[in-house]
Amino acid sequence: MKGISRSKFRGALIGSAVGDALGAPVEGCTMEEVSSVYENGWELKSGRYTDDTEMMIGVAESLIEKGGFDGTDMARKFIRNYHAWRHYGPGTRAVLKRLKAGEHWEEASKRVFNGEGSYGNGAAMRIAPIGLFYHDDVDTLWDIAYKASHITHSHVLGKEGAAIQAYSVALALRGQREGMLSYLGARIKEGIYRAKISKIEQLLDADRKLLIEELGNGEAAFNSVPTAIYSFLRFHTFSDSVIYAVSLGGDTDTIGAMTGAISGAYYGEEAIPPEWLSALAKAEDEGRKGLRYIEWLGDELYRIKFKI
Ligand code: AR6
Ligand code: MG
Repeated sequence: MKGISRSKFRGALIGSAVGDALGAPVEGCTMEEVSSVYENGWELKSGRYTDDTEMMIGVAESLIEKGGFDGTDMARKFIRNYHAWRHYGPGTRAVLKRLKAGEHWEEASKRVFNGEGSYGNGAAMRIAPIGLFYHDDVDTLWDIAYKASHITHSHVLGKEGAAIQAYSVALALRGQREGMLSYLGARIKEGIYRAKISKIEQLLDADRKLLIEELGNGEAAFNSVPTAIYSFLRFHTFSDSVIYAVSLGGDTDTIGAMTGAISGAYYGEEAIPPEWLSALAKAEDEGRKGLRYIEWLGDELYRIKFKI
């Protein structure tokens, strides 16, 4: 566990929550609209997180309680934590309803989008705890990311996106920023991801418009996971990466959350601006699962992983 600290575990989870909260007020906006909303500075306007963080909390709770992946339990956590006002995607909403009605977690997600299953980014946005927990075993990480995705996202492109995001968190946790793209390239099977990940290097100086055209900023996993990895790799601080991710517009809360998870795993909790932490604490700690609770989840994952 050389170099892998509790702060990095916390950083991935809190980083995801603050990226989500920074992006939430501008979800669906254009680049221009985002810059006008944030013209007076990048503060967390409400400090509230959305479905991204609510589901990420469920993933962490289930791994902690069961000491590893348990699909039935993880589905139960998603249902228990669900609040409609956190703005879930329509596919996920429909699957959670089926799960709540008693359908098995291996079946419910196959019923949406005419039996195709969802390729939305809803599995990738919550996957950080799996990247942390299985960071030292990429075969298991990939397999568990697919299974954890399947609870709501059964389309292979939804699952592959989640596995790529989980592996990016693991590589960041391990300090493997250099080489991240080649490690990813060696694992990725789906063509659309291979094509986008292989373009990242040559796009590092691109302007925002070109970047959006090439990698995307939408709700499909393949239009947002590569963008989050790009946002991490282009900059050298936590806040520069997350601000950039949100500045692109589109699915800002989720691209912000995924960039925040990778960046937080790399830089650790100390690198997250303290005013973002206090805004999150202020908005969410009154009886809800807020900053302190998410830090605790990071600590527990660390404790269980390293048996300390
Ligand atoms: N065919 C056509 N469109 C699809 C398909 C498909 N097989 N799969 C997904 N989409 P969803 P999520 C499109 O609903 O992934 C929240 O705000 C379709 O337009 O499964 O959990 C989160 O914060 C669908 O509505 O939700 C995220 O920002 C969309 O992808 C976002 O929504 C999202 O898939 C995604 O959440
Ligand atoms: Mg959201």
